[in-house]
Amino acid sequence: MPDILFHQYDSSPFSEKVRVCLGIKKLAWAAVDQPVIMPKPELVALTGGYRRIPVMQIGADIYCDSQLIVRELERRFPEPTLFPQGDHGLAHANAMWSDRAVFQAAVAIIFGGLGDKVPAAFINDRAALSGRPFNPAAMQAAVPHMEAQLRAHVALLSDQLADGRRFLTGDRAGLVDANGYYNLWFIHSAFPTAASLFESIAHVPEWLERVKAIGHGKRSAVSREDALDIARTTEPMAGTVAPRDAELEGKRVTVAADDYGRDAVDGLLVGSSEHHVSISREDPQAGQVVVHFPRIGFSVQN
Ligand SMILES: N[C@@H](CCC(=O)N[C@@H](CS)C(=O)NCC(=O)O)C(=O)O
Repeated sequence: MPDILFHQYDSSPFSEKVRVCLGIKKLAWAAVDQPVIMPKPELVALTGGYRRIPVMQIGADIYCDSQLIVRELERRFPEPTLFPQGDHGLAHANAMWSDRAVFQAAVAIIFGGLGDKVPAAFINDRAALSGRPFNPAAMQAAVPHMEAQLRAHVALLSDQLADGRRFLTGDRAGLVDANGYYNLWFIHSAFPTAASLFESIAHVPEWLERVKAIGHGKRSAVSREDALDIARTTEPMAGTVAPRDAELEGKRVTVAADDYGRDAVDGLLVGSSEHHVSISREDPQAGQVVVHFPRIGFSVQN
C-alpha cells in the first residue's frame, strides 16, 4: 500500500491541483474518497474538525490544504521537482491567484450556469461552509462579469505560452501549471458549455492537453476505515518549533482557516516554521495524530 493517502473526491478542483502534482512527481498514492458534503466523520476524526478537501495523510501525519500538501510532497519527494525553474516563492504565491481570484470566477460561472439544477443539499452545505447564503440563482447575475474576469485571467496563461514553450515556466511542467490548470479543468468537467470561454484563447487548449497528458501518477484506493486504522497504528513524525513560537511549544492552540470552512481545530503546538504550524491531538478513533496547516490563510490563537 502506498504511504500517501489522499482524502479527496474526484470532482474536487483543489484535489485536481494536487493530483496533477502527484502526476508530475510520478508518485504512487491511494485515494481515500470522502463525501462531497457533510457529514465526514472519518475525515474530521483525523483532522480534529477541518472539513475541507483535500487532506493528505502519511501515517499519523495529516496535512490540511493543497498549499501545504504540495509543499510536503516536494520536501519528501524532491525529484522530479515541482519547481523546474527554481522560483519556489513565486510559484507558491501564484496559488493565491489561482485559489482565490480564478477559483471565485470558476465557482460563479459553474454554479450560476447550473442555476436551479444544483441540489438543495449541496446548496445548504456550501452555505454552512461559507457562512453566507449560497445562491446559484443569484450567481447568474454575476456570470457575465465573471466570464470577463475568467477570460482576462486565461489571457495571462496565453501570454506566458506565446513564445512556444510547452509549459508555463518552460519545457517542464511544475506547480504553476497545476495551479493554472485546475480551475479550467473544473469548468470543463462541471459545466462543459462554459469551456467555450477559453477554448479559443491562443495556446491554451494545447497546453491544457499537455497538462492532462501528465496524468495523476499511480493511483490506488484505500477505505476510510483503513485510513483511520493506519493513523491509529503509526506514530506521527517529531517536529521542531520555530524560535518565535518557543513560548507556545507544547501549549494548547487553535488553528482555523480565515476564509471559509473556519471550523477550529485545537491541539498542542509541536511544530512550526514561517510556512506551517503543526498541532498534536488525541482522537478516540484516529489515536495520536499531528495535524499540519499552512500559515497563509490560517489563524493560530492561544
Ligand atoms: N484553500 C483550500 C481550499 C479547499 C477547498 O475549498 N476545497 C473544496 C473542495 S475542492 C471544499 O472543501 N469544499 C467543501 C467540501 O468539500 O466539503 C485548499 O487549497 O485546499
